[in-house]
Amino acid sequence: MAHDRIKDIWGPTTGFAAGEPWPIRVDTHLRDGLREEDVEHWVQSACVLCSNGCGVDIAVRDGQMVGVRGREDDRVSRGRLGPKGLFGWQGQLRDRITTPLVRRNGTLVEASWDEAMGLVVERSRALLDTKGPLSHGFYTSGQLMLEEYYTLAVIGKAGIGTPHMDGNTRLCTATAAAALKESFGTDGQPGSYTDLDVCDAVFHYGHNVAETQTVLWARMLDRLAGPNPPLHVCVDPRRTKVAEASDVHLAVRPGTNQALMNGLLRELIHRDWVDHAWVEEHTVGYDELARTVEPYTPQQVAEICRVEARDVERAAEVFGTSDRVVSTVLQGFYQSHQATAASVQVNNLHLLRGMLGRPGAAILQMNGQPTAQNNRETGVDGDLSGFRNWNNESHVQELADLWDVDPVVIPHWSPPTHAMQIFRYAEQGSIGFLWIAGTNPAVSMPDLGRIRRILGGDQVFVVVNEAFRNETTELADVVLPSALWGEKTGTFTNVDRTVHLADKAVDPPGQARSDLDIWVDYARRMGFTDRSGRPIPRWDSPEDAFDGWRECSRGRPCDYSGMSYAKLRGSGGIQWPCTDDAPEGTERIYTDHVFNTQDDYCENYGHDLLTGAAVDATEHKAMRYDGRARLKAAPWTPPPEFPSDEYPLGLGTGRTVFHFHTRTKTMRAAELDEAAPDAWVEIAPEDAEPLGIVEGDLVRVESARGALEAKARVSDIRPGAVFVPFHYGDVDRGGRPTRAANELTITAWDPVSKQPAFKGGAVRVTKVADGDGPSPAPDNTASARTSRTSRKG
Ligand SMILES: Nc1nc2c(c(=O)[nH]1)N[C@H]1C(S)=C(S)[C@@H](COP(=O)(O)OP(=O)(O)OC[C@H]3O[C@@H](n4cnc5c(=O)[nH]c(N)nc54)[C@H](O)[C@@H]3O)O[C@H]1N2
Ligand SMILES: Nc1nc2c(c(=O)[nH]1)N[C@H]1C(S)=C(S)[C@@H](COP(=O)(O)OP(=O)(O)OC[C@H]3O[C@@H](n4cnc5c(=O)[nH]c(N)nc54)[C@H](O)[C@@H]3O)O[C@H]1N2
Ligand code: SF4
Ligand SMILES: [Mo]
Repeated sequence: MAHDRIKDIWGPTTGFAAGEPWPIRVDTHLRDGLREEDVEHWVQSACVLCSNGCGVDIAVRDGQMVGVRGREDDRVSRGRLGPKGLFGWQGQLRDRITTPLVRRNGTLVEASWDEAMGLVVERSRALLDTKGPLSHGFYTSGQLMLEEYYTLAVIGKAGIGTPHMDGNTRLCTATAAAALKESFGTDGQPGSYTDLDVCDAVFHYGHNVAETQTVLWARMLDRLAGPNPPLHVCVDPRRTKVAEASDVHLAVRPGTNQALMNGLLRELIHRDWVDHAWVEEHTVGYDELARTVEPYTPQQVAEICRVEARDVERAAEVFGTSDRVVSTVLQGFYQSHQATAASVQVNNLHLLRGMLGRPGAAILQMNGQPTAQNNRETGVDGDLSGFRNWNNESHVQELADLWDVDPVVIPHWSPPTHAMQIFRYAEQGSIGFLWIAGTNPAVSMPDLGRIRRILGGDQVFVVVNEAFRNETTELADVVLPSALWGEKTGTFTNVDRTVHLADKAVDPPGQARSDLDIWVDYARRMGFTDRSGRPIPRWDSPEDAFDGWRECSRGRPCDYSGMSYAKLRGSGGIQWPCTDDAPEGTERIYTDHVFNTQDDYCENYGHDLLTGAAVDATEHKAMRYDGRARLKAAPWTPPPEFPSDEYPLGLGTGRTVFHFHTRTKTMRAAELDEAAPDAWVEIAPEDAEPLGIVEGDLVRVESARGALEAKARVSDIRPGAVFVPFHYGDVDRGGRPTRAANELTITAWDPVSKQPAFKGGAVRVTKVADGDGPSPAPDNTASARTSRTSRKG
């Protein structure tokens, strides 16, 4: 079956009707030639190659990972796995870093743990003694375990006292958190995946779910294959598989989401598809919202977004006349200049119709990475642990009591420092010690020329926890070999609040250690202690860290107090909040339509969506939200960079189904690598033709920041837009940095979530050379060759 699932990405459909349970389908992949009876034991886990979090058992033989099998009782996947889940684990078995590396005379050389940690501690201690906590920055991930994040959060906040902590989650799901906080007072996903099993319509906002959560798309395909399927509406400049399956496809011009959203809201209001009594009782801000969206007539929206006015009306009608809608939002919205504003408008659509907190009516402000949710919950993104408000003294005091430290140690005098600002401080040298773990910024951050200069400069000492040599390790001062998934135990939480336990199946290679072990070792060597002289952190095992987290989360929205490793082992996933009162977890939150906006409970007081200016405690109190949702509005503004004569095309960057991010795992799994071996540039036939470009030609894409070269894929993307996958760096091609999408992208971010605008930006495309066959882009995804005009190649 191995190669079938590269062609047949989603596997056989198992149609079902609304309200029936989603059928089981167990997907398995074992190393060549092995049969299930050859497996010595199976170890419970969940997949870490996207935010879906499909339950999986890892097959072990002779102390080695030899395969995976979906867990049939898993509430997220019912046994299914996608191509990355089936094949991606194989990438972990090759080319691992097995000893610490330290930089001597410009090159990385092998060292012992004592030598490497000695260097780390020496530099850290010297900077803390001379410059204090603000000299330290931590830039982490959405791919570590909850226990690892919480441990680092406690070290950073209670041990060191630095506000400079963030994750690559800033590039990923910062907007999900921001949009939920703006509308509902705290982070926390209102809906549940089971809402897809009963809904009447699904809206996809900048979300290519078919390629980025393939098992979630399988669930949607199964509804489409059953009786009474829901309608689908897709907002994406590309003709993705989602767009193909949709009843309405709004191929908006990049950078115009907010105009479209205002138009949809206006239609709802003008056609009176509004539940006025519900809005009156459960929200604040209707009048201002109605005023703000008023200018966005369907004609006006059609002009700004370059879509058909009747499609805007039709989409609004689907929303306005359905009883149960599920909305999913992801990077086409999050990675843009009005990211939080546009994502909040999705919440507003649901609020106007009272459409949440009941079966089938759900908002999924999606996550991307498998453990991004835990980064946010534990506060290693700089927020205070447990969705606490840094601007609320009693929340800070709770943490001070829990950690037994003076509250002044816990950074709360200003908002946490976001990743883009951390890199700015590292550029200036005010951060002289930067610890990176579980992310490869030398490929994934915008404007790579600048990022390479920052990490490679002498002004900052860079420590990297990594499993593979990659573009970032090559710029580090110390590299610490890290254990990966399956080589350590921990928990993590998917998009719909489902917590899974991932048990250790095999030993890590060589001297590699878990991030948890590395940080506990660092803390012990630094001698961090609390007011009673006890070590910070008080634990050194994952299970004890989890128990520490249960206490920290108690009474907060993300309450894990009723969970334990014992309970998670053998379960099909448990959704938080899980408490003594709800011992089996909680499927849906806000079922009583009381939101987390009370002054003393909320995670922040909200922002002006246009400028990012923070609302203060007094202003918040004056609004008397008090459990009512905040309806927040903003006009559309043009993006910081729009196509011009010099750079006439709009740039989008993103993903293909076969690779995960910077490919450290997926390029080492043969099936996935062969399916998409090199970068490409998607361009519409209308734009390619006047440039003399046909399928497979080598083209150059240039922006004001940099350039890349790759083969052209003439695809069904909307005219005026180009798309480049961001997966391809340079470490596997001798350092030639000319195919990475982030050579082109701009250093700009959303004013509220501070998420960088990877979608958007202006480029020009020129032909470099004739091709010798089609580009390496897949043909069974959004990147397929165009059907609009038949072309050579
Ligand atoms: N195969 C695979 N799956 C993954 C990942 C992966 O690397 N590979 N990564 C995971 C992670 S961390 C994440 S964050 C998610 C991301 O998942 P998605 O957000 O689904 O993926 P992207 O390809 O980044 O972007 C989605 C779509 O946004 C569209 N888009 C571009 N510009 C605009 C715009 O201005 N407006 C609108 N409406 N749409 C626009 C693009 O055409 C693209 O199809 O995927 C997760 N799943
Ligand atoms: N142009 C453009 N840029 C983008 C995006 C885009 O759409 N367009 N998307 C953005 C988004 S949403 C994301 S999420 C980022 C992703 O960007 P990155 O986070 O930089 O990508 P990854 O390749 O997942 O990097 C994770 C690294 O951690 C290592 N790793 C994996 N597991 C572990 C572990 O347990 N411990 C340790 N220590 N290391 C581990 C892997 O080997 C890998 O090198 O890219 C962002 N950048
Ligand atoms: S959908 Fe995501 S979590 Fe599930 S198997 Fe695929 S990559 Fe893994
Ligand atoms: Mo992401």
